[in-house]
Amino acid sequence: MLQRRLFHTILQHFYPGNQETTKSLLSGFPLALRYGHRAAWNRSKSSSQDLRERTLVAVKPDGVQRRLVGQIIQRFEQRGFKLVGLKMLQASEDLLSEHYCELKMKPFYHSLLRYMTSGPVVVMVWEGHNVIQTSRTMVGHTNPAEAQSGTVRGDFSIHVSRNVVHASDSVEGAQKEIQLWFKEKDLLYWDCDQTKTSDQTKTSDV
Ligand code: IDP
Ligand code: MG
Repeated sequence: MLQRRLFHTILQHFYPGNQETTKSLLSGFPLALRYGHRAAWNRSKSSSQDLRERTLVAVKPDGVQRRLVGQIIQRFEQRGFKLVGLKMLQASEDLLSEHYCELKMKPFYHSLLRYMTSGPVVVMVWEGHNVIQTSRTMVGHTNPAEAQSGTVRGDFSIHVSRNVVHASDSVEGAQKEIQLWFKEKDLLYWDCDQTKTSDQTKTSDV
């Protein structure tokens, strides 16, 4: 009630003598009070969650051998995604059998494990709006023979058994793979100046 009277006083100050404007603005007051802040909160919550979608991308042993790590990272940076985790390692067979558990019955499974353990891999977590789907598009078709030019596989590889890069294919897959390859403490939460809205950037910062 006190808030409504205060709002009324403010409206009269800005629209002196204009009873209609004051009345129509006041009629929306209870709804705005009840739902306005909640809607704004939900909106900002869902958009910030959306901006924080994460996926796992890995440069496979052939990509590392061929010195493609920098070019692959550059594509993701250039697109606007944020790097929040990065490491180079010689992956164990145990780790890879977990990573590729859904492919155990495939005829190429054992040669896939040999390929993936043939040298070090560079594993990354990238963050940003729609990053899971966009990174799959950027990586291209599993079989490089069918991958479009402009995709990583379409530009750097010719055969499915040496397709240079991995990217998670779903929200569940990304969560599972990130947990498998990274400890929570090895993933960083850092502020990206470019995703700040202009009103958050002080004139003195520019
Ligand atoms: P994806 O990497 O595009 O998600 P998946 O079907 O999940 O494709 O297969 C995982 C990996 O297994 C591929 O990236 C590729 O390295 C390998 N692979 C898939 N199909 C074949 C095949 O027919 N022959 C040899 N290797 C394959
Ligand atoms: Mg896959």
